[in-house]
Amino acid sequence: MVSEEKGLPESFAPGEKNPKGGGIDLATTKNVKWVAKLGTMSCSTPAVAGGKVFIGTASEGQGVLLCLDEQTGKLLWQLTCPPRDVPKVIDGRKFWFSVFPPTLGICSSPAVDGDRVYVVTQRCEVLCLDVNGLTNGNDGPFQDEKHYASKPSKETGASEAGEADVLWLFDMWDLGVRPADACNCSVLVHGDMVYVCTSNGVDRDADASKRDEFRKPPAPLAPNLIVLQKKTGRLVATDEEPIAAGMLHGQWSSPSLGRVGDKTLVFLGGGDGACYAWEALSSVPEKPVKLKKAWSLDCNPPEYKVFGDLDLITHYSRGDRRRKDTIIGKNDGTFAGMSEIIATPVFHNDRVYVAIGRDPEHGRGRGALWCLDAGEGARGPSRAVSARKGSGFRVQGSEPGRVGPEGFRVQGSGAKNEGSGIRGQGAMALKRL
Ligand SMILES: [Ca+2]
Repeated sequence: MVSEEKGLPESFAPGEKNPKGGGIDLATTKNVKWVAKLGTMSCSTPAVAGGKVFIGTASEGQGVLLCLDEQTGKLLWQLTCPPRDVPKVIDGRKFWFSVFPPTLGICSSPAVDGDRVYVVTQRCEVLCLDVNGLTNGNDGPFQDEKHYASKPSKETGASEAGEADVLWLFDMWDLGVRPADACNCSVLVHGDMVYVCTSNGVDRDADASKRDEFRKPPAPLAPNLIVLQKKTGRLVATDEEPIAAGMLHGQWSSPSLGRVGDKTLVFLGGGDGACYAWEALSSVPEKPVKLKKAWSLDCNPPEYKVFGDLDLITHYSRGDRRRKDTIIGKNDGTFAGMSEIIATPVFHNDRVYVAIGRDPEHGRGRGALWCLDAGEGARGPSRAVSARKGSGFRVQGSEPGRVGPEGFRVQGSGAKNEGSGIRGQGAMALKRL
């Protein structure tokens, strides 16, 4: 999360497509070593480790993970996940998870640990893969690679160079998880454990409905954060926070970790706009246990939640430009409501930095960037005030889409991006965020 890397290029130019075909003309780029063609859409951040680059993408309705050579961009192997057959309707309402994953593909940013790479598929699964693919044989208990091959493989699907080697698979759908729109977590690997945010969500025809009370999570009791044994994929722990009760849209943050005093804590942004911390597991339990919560902080200040008598959790989508009953009477998506946490909390020097925002498709959220005491956090809205004035700070912009007039500012570049959302991951380098 925090890098001491130096000598990074300050700028780059992605270049122009060669009019004769063959992709980008390298001669038109700046500070670019190679260009590799991905799929039709890529929401994943690339991970670089051991001379390889891992990145998720989408192709022909399938989720794809590519493993490229770091020096040349050459494709080494590829995981291809077919669409999942899920209900088109739940409780009489359209279930959008049946629609979006084929377009979005694998959104998860892969995590690499030694010779293993961990990724969440668009099918709501956690996969552990061999960084070398099938070139060194089909390892692990999972032997059904033919279902995750880019082309029909020879009978068993085994030992075919250029394909992914799945070591184990854990299906979060079987835990009752019902995501909204997408599964995206970049997993956290620590000790013998893998921590995964489930992407459980609220999914109820948000754009078309005037009956907002139907916007409830299909799976209110499903876990938000799960822990798997790193070697086997066995479930060893789940959280028990009632995040779904206040969830705005989806549980899309990724976990991070920090050592605070004598405790190791795992941090996660909630789909309810609160930041959570749990104690990390120190050993692998024999049977699944409940994670012990250390603290949580509601990152929506009281003034963000008030608009007359309207409950902004239930009416999350009333700023959506596609709705005719928008709150401020303008059908332009400019209403700024409550925000959730989609960003990853960043731990550094006993502090946690976390930003709130929202899926801009449903109207803009009010942004805030918090700096929290990593050891204490807060235990309710009253502590949110003291965190702003005391142990932490908050920067807040007056305009949706901007965060912080006092040195922090995030916005799209160029007029073409005006009004669009920013969904990238932040990082900290050389003490700058
Ligand atoms: Ca295998």
